Amino acid sequence: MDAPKKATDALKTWVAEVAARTRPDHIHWCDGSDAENRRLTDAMVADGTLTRLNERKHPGSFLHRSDPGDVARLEDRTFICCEDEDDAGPLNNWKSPQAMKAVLDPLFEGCMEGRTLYVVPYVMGPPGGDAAKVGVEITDSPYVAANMRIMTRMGRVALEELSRKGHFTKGLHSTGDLSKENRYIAHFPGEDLIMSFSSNYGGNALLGKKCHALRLASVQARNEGWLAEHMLIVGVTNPQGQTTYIAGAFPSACGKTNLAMLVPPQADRAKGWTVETVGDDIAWLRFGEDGRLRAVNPEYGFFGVAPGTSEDTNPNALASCRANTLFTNVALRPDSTVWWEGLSPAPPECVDWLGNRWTPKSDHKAAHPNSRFTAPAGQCPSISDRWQDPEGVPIDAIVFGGRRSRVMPLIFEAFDWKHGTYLGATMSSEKTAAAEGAVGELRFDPMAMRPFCGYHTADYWQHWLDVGEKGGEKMPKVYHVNWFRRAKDGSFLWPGYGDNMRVLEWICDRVQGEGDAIETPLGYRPTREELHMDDLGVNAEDAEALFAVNREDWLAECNERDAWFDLFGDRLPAELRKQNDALRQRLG
Ligand code: GTP
Ligand code: SPV
Ligand code: MN
Repeated sequence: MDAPKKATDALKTWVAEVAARTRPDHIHWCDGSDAENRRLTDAMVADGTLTRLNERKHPGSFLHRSDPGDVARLEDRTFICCEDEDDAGPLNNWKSPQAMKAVLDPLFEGCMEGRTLYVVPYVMGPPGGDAAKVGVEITDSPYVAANMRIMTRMGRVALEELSRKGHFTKGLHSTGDLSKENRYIAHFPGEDLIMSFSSNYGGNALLGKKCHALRLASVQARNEGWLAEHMLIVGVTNPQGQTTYIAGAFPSACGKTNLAMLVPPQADRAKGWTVETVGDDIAWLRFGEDGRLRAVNPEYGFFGVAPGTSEDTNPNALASCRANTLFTNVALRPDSTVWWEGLSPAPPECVDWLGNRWTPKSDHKAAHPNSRFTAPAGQCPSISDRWQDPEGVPIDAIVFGGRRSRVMPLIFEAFDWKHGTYLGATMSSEKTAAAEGAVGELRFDPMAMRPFCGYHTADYWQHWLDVGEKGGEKMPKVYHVNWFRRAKDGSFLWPGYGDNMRVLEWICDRVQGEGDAIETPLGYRPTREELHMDDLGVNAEDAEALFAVNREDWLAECNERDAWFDLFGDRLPAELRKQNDALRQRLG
């Protein structure tokens, strides 16, 4: 039998098996067409799942209010189900494939009775390219199907890609009863399978995104010599016309979308600097024929954080989600437009994310802190001409960053790739509303992949070191940034957003072999002049505070990092411990 027929038959067989178990009333194969999308969204408006927004101001757009207990990723209920517990590592929850299925199979039994089963074929990555991967999500949620249509290349295009590739990742999802007791997001790397039950929230339910493109893909990437990373991809062009492509790993809700869509301040634009968006959340990096690391964005849309997005902070995101967008858990204004904290300085009277009347005097936020927009990437005004290039864009710099109120300076450059890997491995960040749990608590989040790496973190670090060996001189430079350091009064020391351009410009200059730097124990940092601090209105005292390296704090940080490394036992690459000792030495 030829490969395309074999793949299609395998898909049909799997759908039939799932249908026999879950017993839906209907089966619908999604083709990804506009007509199909209209039928789906009309039906969801009719049954109250969606509210149609103002057709003039937000054409083709809808609001969805989720179950109030289903608003973020649930890391406690996310499992890696490989055969050997040791391979999942200390940062993942583990269950054996057999044990996990013993829990899930009864839950899926008959779970689609009275519902429609949607077959959602999708491609991650530009179709036709080597990087592209096919997945098929089976779901009983039309809301999930409609989101997948925006986030991935969905429908007919995926079946065509399947006949070329001959293999697909299986994702089985059911709304279940939306209770937390029954919520599981389970990954089976050995079978290239995902099973997700009882959540319709983004990362738990849109299985192409974190489950496929990161957790399962990271395992494949390790086996095949590439990297699947939680990174934005941005192109920065200098006045001489040289474009530097930068990939940035920041934890959830720590600024990837914003940096990817940055609008340079007027003065920088006047000098000729421009910024283009390639991706805002996930990067697949592999070596090109020229031996350089190249990145593709596997996604087709943005699942962006709404609060804090405004005409001042991120006009490109606002333009991206004007039309053809699904909003989840934002507030609704009387004219059927949307609102969230930070969109405008004066909060309007509106209906909050729970569906209740809300006034500026209310004691809670109008939009959920993790409310989101799902918008087509092609609608972003700053989208790069090369965002769908199957070859990807060559990466010149990798930037790590976290949310650190204290200790961590604004920007520094790693001495080399090994030191850069150490910076990624020791990243930490204050927790955000993107995952359930206490917001603000500081935790290690290596390479911003703590919730997304599908195997043992120490092996992942070794893989980073190995990739660096392979790439040699052609590897990107590595940086660490922190936009979130605070003054004593609690305010941010750094203006952030568009003004992050100053930091990107310095990185570009360094990559192009220019840009002054001062050596510090942490790495190389720019001079104040390099960042044009004075034009920014950052006073001398704040500028000092942004770069301050307090020896006591940093020695304590080194000790915490040693304890962190202890978690990984003898699988820890010796190089990382060596890097920590070297930092301690440099601190004196
Ligand atoms: P995920 O989609 O969860 O992976 O998040 P993300 O990393 O793309 O974060 P995003 O860009 O959506 O930003 C999250 C929050 O941080 C938003 O409320 C932003 O307004 C805020 N933010 C982003 N960049 C900056 C910055 O430079 N300074 C400050 N103070 N806040 C920022
Ligand atoms: C994140 O939490 O990092 C997100 C949103 O990008 S989610 O798709 O839910 O993972
Ligand atoms: Mn993310």
